[in-house]
Amino acid sequence: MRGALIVFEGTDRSGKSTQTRNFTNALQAAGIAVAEHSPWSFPHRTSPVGQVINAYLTNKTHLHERALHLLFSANRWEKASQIRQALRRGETVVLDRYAYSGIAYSVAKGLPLTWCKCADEGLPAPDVVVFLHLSPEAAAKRADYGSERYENKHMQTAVAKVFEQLRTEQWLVVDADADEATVLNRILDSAMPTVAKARSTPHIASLWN
Ligand code: 2DT
Ligand code: MG
Repeated sequence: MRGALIVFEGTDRSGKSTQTRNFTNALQAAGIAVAEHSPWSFPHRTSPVGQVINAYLTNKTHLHERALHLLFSANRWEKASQIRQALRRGETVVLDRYAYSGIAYSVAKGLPLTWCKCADEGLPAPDVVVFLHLSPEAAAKRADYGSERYENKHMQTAVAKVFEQLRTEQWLVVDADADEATVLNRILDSAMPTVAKARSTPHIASLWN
């Protein structure tokens, strides 16, 4: 019986870090096996590739846009077998960002969508994408953006537009402006059946099917 792969996506300040943490704790409290050190975040900044990405995001280096896109993807490929192994052991894996962020940010910067998708083809596919939706008005009320690249209104608006394009009926779209407990309960309502369903579906699908 395999675990479920649950991906959280959304723009900056939509609450992904908080909710992936709360959600992981809630799964554990319900007796569901969760991969060690969950939630796993992308970019995973401590691997060799992740360190290059981190230097870019913190303005310490410059990279060609396409090279950067491939590095973000490589950073996921580095973890792909660990994700599959955990799922096969029956552990649920919770991810804070994944290939959808990879596409959204690169396309927002002008790269072609089909080219962007190629790099992630074959990665383990999520059982559900939880999209934390935050309107620009609600985002403006939250704390100021930080000083990393992309943490500005112009980029966030462009990214939100691409997420809209990527979204399918399979995504669980949650109003991230609601209070923390309400958001968590909404996610749990839908994610618990997903975990149960994964148990009875041995096959782990791959992107982009
Ligand atoms: P965090 O703020 O979540 O640490 O992300 N990004 C992320 C990309 O441009 N491509 C990707 O593939 C991923 C996973 C989103 C740091 C920034 O990196 C962006 C914000
Ligand atoms: Mg950030």
